[in-house]
Amino acid sequence: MTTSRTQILNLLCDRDEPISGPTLADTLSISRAGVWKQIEALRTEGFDIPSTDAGYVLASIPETGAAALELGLDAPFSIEYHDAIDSTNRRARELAESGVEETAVVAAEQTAGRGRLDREWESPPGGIYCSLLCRPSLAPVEAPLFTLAAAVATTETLDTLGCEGSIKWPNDVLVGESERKIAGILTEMQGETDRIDWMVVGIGINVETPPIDEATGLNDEIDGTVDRRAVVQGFIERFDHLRSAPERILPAWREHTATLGRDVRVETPEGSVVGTATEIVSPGALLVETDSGTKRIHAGDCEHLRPISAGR
Ligand code: BT5
Repeated sequence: MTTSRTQILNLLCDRDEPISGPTLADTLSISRAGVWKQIEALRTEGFDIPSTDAGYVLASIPETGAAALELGLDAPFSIEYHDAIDSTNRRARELAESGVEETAVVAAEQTAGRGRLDREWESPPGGIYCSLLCRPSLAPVEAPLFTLAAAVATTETLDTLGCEGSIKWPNDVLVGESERKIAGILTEMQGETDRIDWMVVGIGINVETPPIDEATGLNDEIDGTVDRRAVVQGFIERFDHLRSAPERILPAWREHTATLGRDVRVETPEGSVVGTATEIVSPGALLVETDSGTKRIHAGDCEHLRPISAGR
C-alpha cells in the first residue's frame, strides 16, 4: 500500500465530516488526480467511499484486505493478505528467510493448511488464517511461551464475540461442554542454541464448521455475523501485548485453560503419559501427576479424559 493511500484512509477514518478532494490534495501535497486514483484503488479494495457534494466519506471498511487490516491496527505488524494461499505459515517462513520483519500473513482460505507434525488443517474459504512472523529476543527454549500467548490471545478475542473458549494444552482452543475445537496454533522457528532467528506463530480459527469430528466454527457458536477484521486485529493486538509483557502469559493461560486439574492422556515422543495435569511451568511444560510420580512434559498431544466435571 502506498503512503498517500494510507494517509487518505487515515484522514477519512479520523474525520466524521466529508473531506473534499482539493483538501486531501493540499494536505498530502499531491495532485487532485492523484487523490482520485488512490480513492479508486481503495474502492477496488472494497472500501465504500461515496463522493458527496462536500467531499469524500468513509462509509464502510471491508473485512479483508491488507489496507483494511492495517487500518487502526494497534500493533507493529505489516499485513500481507491473500484471498487464497497454500499455507500462511509456509508464506511467513518464506518471508522470514528473505529477511522480512514483523509481518502478519493473513488469508481467507488455505489450500494446504498444516497442523503439527505435518497434519492437515482444514481451511475452507471465509475462515481466519493468520501467521505472525516475529524475531523475538528469546532463546529457542523459551519459544513455547509464544504458542501459549497465541492461545490466550485467541481465546480472549473469541470471548469478546460471546464465544467462550478454553485452552487445551498446548495449542487448541475449545468451545462448550463438548469441547469442540475451534482454533489451532502452529509455531515454527529457526535459530541457534541461544538465539531465535525468526518465529512464525500461525493460528487457524474456524468460521464455518469444517467436516471434522469434534470441530466447531464461529458461525455455529455466535449470533450474528463474524467480523473477520475485528477478529484478526483483536488477535494480533492481544498477542503483541502479551509478548511485550511475557510475565503475564502463564497466569493468563492458567485462567483460560481447561487442562489443569483434569485427568489427561498425553502422547509424547517418549510414549503415553496418563495422570492428572496439575500445573504449567515456564516455558510451557505441563506437569502431570502419575502413579509413578510427576512427569514434566514439553511436547505432545493431550487428550482430556472424562468426566469433565472431575477436574473443574
Ligand atoms: C493444530 O495442529 O491445531 C495447528 C493448526 C494450525 C493452523 C494454522 S492456519 C494458519 C497457519 N497456516 C498453516 O498452514 N497452519 C497454521 P494439530 O494440533 O496437529 O491438529 C491437527 C488436527 O486437528 C488434524 O489432524 C485434525 O484431526 C484436526 N483438524 C484439522 N483441521 C481442523 C479444523 N479446521 N478445525 C478443527 N480441527 C481440525
